[in-house]
Amino acid sequence: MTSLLVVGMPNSGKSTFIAALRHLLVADEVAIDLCSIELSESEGHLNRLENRWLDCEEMERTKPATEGWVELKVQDKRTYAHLTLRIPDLRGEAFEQPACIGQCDADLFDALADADGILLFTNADREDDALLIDDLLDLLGPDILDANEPESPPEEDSETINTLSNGSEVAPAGEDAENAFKPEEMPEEVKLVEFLQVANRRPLSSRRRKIAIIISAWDVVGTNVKGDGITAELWFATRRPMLSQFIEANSDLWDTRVYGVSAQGGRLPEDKSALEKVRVPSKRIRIVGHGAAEHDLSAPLRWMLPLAD
Ligand SMILES: Nc1nc2c(ncn2[C@@H]2O[C@H](COP(=O)(O)OP(=O)(O)O)[C@@H](O)[C@H]2O)c(=O)[nH]1
Ligand SMILES: [Mg+2]
Repeated sequence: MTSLLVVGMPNSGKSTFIAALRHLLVADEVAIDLCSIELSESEGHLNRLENRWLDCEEMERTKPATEGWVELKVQDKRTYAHLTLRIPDLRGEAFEQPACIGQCDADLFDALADADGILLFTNADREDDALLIDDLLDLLGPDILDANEPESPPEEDSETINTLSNGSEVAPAGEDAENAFKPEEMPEEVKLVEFLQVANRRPLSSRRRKIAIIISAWDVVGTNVKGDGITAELWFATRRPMLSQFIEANSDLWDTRVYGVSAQGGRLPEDKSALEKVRVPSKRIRIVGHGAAEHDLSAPLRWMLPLAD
């Protein structure tokens, strides 16, 4: 039995993916190589997700009262291998905790320790929450690269300004509490990297795992008229550079694939009427990467099964 864990900050597209995958598994509208094998305890929750997805409605945000774990049990039709997909439908705090307070929810920690593979979500339809060096270059102009003059040391004026070692200014302590560092406002990538580090840090012993990076809302990433466009790998390397470099630098621990996924098929509510016109709902779904069939969201899951091609 292979155990997979779904990971991602709030709004990274987890619930929509699960709703669409659930529909693919039960509706049998397009051929996929996985099938459901048994009902799960969270059947009612999965039904509600699927119904919202069928109605082209956005998924509800997780509230404290509805927090919980969703489980999908499936089987590979060709190899008969069993797979449990564990989806913590928790609010964002659970994934942020390792980076923000140095602790991890006990159930989440156990699931991370047990997981043979991870599906990690990040949403392409989201403003970057961190400025990239490239963006700074756009703001400052290319002249900044030609600056040959040696930097003059910052003038010391300890009465008015505290200066960090990198030269940036900080407000004097207590004067501007609003500008104080708030761990929960750290960028998504920082939180995800710290979360992944927990999997290979004591008290756990490190081991190599498969990780499928799912770039959700892939429909918003531009393609040209021929349908060619940026690959999911390139998008990941340029738009999530810290996470991408962390995984690459630790390739002894992470066996990685990147997929672009449109589980909803478009933006809601803008594209609702167009999506409703798609006669076979499963055909709203698109996935790209590693030879996945057009609508087959199960491709990254099958890759994580033993003996997968
Ligand atoms: N354009 C587009 N937006 C999507 C897609 N899937 C999810 N979204 C949007 O991404 C946001 C977060 O989705 P959700 O599944 O609720 O994320 P969760 O908080 O990680 O469970 C919502 O605003 C969705 O409408 C998609 O395939 N295309
Ligand atoms: Mg959700």
